[in-house]
Amino acid sequence: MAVEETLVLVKPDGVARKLSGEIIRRIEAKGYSVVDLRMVQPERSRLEQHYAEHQGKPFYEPLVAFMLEGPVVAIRVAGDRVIEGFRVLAGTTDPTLAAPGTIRGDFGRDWGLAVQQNLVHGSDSVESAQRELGLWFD
Ligand code: IDP
Repeated sequence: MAVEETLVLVKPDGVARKLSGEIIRRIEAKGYSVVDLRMVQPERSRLEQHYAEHQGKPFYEPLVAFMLEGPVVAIRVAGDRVIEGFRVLAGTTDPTLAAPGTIRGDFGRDWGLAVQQNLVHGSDSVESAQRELGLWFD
């Protein structure tokens, strides 16, 4: 088994709706370890780096604006195959289509094309996790 680390963000909608505890509970109930955690009010430049791959897409500006609406909780999570495993816990990107039982399926909201308020971010590969953990944790 590969022990990995991933970056989880509780996005501003999750913090505002007081779901941070529920999200951490699900991470820990699965057996993953929270190894670092901080609440951050991100500045635009950090979000531009975080979402660099999406620059130019129609949802990019609404996404950055949404992420600037309030604090996020950044969590360094460790565990066997946690990168893939957390994305399964989170559910698919579109909360309308995310399966019940997943974080996004149970709690996410879909505001159409503008932005998907889907509560959490999880790194999608070992390379992304390293880059993103470096961005959110010094
Ligand atoms: P992921 O968060 O499931 O990995 P990404 O494709 O990396 O999904 O997209 C980053 C974020 O951008 C999503 O979590 C969601 O908030 C938003 N997003 C992605 N695709 C769309 C879209 O088609 N419409 C609106 N928002 C989107």
